[in-house]
Amino acid sequence: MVHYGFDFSERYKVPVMLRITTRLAHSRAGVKRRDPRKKNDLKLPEDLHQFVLLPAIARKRYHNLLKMQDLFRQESETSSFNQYMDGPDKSLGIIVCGIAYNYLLENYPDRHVPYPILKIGQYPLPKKMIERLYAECKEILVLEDGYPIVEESLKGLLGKGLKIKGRLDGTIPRDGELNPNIVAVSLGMKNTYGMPVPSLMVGRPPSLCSGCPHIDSFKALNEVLEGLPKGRVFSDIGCYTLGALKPYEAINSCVDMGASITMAKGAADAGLVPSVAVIGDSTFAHSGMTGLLDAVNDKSPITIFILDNGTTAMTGGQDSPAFGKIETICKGIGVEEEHIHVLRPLKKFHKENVKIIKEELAYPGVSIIIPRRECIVAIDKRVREKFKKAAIV
Ligand SMILES: Cc1ncc(C[n+]2csc(CCOP(=O)(O)OP(=O)(O)O)c2C)c(N)n1
Repeated sequence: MVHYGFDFSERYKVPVMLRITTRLAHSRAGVKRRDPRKKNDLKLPEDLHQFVLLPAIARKRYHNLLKMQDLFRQESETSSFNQYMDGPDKSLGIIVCGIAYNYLLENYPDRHVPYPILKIGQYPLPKKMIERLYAECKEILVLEDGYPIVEESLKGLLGKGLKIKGRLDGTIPRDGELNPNIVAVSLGMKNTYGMPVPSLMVGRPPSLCSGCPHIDSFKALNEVLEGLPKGRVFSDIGCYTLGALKPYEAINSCVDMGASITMAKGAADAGLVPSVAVIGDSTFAHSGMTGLLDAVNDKSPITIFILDNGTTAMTGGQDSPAFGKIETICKGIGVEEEHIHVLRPLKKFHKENVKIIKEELAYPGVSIIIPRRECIVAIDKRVREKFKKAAIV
């Protein structure tokens, strides 16, 4: 699909999006790769206004985009990603998207689904194919993961009339992911997957690793904030977000990259004292710095923890762009040097760390606390690689 998407994009000069849903994103399988394609020759745009979205230009571009919709619809009608598969039992027609097709087939071990199926993988919706399904079947069932995008669009396409079953009429739960069970029930079949889950398969929600430096940081922070009403620690996205869970319950927000500092600043400006931000070293480099500049300019009374584990742990250990530069960046942005502290998040320094945090929480300006200790998984990986290399030599 990605190859096809690139070609489509080149042909029509439009962006193409690949929409994946949670389960697909979390699936693994062996894949066979194609040979790499030849790169496009580097060339400058012919239309110098293409990416200048001034209102006067954007209006024209939108007009053109609308004019192209018929072409896109025609492409959808003939695309190999949209398939009409006939079936003998016309009491139901099934529209399936993406991974829902696999769930449907799992309920028919011989792969013979008795109903006509319209499998949709390319948008805009193939109107003619949908009309055919409407004409041939008594009812329509829509199986799509995530939001009922196709199901809602059907109304606009064909008006009211035929009964549409799916997430909107309650045949399928309105929220949550699809799975083969839900599909079975929506087809009026027995839930063949309703067997007890073996203990090996019981869900294990993620948690901070044993030995993770964030644990020591949260323990110190929790001790300092003990006794104060909760809800004042604004955080970001990274491994440390797991500090929201028990037993730490140390942070109270995770909205988007960089929002910890701006939210803490907003809360402090509105009168919340103390107000704390918790952000990872990578996220700080990505989008925490801009918020910090605002906080410094306004001398907002906030304490910012930049948890420096020397890596981008949550996404697999990529290098952090701020590596070795955090203090310099903070100073450059204007944080007073005496309010920048590097701590060692270790049990043996707990008392000392608590004292520093307490002092900085009392300071009515911007303070930076940098607990610095390498991610335990990164250390493990590094050591393993070293031994592997030694073994090869
Ligand atoms: C806009 C955006 N881009 C990328 C991501 C993916 N992502 C999740 S956490 C994270 C960074 C984590 O690194 P860091 O802040 O250093 O925390 P750590 O996991 O190391 O504790 C990224 C890039 C995202 N959530 N949002």
